[in-house]
Amino acid sequence: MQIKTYTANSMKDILSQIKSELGSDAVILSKREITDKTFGLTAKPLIEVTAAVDFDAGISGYYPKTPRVSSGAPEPALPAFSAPSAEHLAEGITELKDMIKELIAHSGMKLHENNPLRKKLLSRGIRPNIVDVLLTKLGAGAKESAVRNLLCKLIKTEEPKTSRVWVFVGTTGVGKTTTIAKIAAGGVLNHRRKVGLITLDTYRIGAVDQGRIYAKILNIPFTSVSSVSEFRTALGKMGSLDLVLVDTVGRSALCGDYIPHLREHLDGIDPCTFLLMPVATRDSEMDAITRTFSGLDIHRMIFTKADEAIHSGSVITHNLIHRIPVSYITTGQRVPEDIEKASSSTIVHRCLGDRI
Ligand SMILES: Nc1nc2c(ncn2[C@@H]2O[C@H](COP(=O)(O)OP(=O)(O)OP(=O)(O)O)[C@@H](O)[C@H]2O)c(=O)[nH]1
Ligand SMILES: [Mg+2]
Repeated sequence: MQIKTYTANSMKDILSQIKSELGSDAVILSKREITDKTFGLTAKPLIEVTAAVDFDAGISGYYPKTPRVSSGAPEPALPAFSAPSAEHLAEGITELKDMIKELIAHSGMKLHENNPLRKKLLSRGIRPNIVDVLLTKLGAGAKESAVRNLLCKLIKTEEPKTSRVWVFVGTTGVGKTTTIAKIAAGGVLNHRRKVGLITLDTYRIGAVDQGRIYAKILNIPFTSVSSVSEFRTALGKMGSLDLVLVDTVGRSALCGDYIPHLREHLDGIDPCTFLLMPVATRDSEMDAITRTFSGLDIHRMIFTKADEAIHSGSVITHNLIHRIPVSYITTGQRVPEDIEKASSSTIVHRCLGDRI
């Protein structure tokens, strides 16, 4: 008899390991779910299965899979094969059905499909597998207050990284220039900081004028640059300022040379780089955009246009999957009012409202 214990995320994986290592004669002795004590939110709960195979006696009249080493002596006669009885077959079918049920049960959705909290969380735009992991962590009887508390603990928000140069990147029209104006105004008006503005956006018609007008209103230095060396020179000239905000060209992240081109500008500067993303962006788009921009070091997220989003669960999903801390959320077109510092409780509140 050989007994072995297997651990994996899915019953399917375990069954295939058992089959390849112990053969198809193996029987399952026990199965249990192991609580994931790590912080891995995206990890499925682990399943532990103990299986055994009886090499000596065979099981249910079957023969061992392992070939016997020939000793030269004549092989003993094999027992005659007898067809399994109807009762035996019925038992086998029931066993198979149970295994299939278990496989389905481990797909999270089935585990929680009757939980009303699941429907409510999904209706707020949180991705189904995230909802299922949250509910699995909290247990079947979880109250909505427990979900809020857990989310407040999990969502990562942080002040911008300490750096004199803040760079704002994102796809076209996400609110980079407007957000820069809001932050610049906040720095100048509320904190009396010396702020400067550089734009790398000489591509879009009107982009330079847009930056220049904001700079003029705030009475701060402004320059537009169109090469890496001009950028370095401009940074040097603004060396005495507390904060230099860098606007970047609004182009599709899918443009082949876009990210390498930006990276060239940022090499050796050690800026705080913000990725801006409208809250209403589709989940899968958020993932793709984030992956594309990860070619730069993204230090913080700014979620924009929260006022235009019907559901904001995407912010929670993005945060729990990508783990990039959120620094700001923008909430409208008004400069400088429509921006708030992010905190996990405001994100949860914004996504879930007063009551789920
Ligand atoms: N509703 C809403 N609109 C916003 C917000 N932030 C910016 N906008 C609007 O979005 C539009 C685009 O904003 P920009 O700041 O020009 O966006 P951008 O990313 O600099 O655009 P490009 O430079 O062309 O890539 C403007 O009409 C802004 O007024 C916001 O928080 N809420
Ligand atoms: Mg712009």
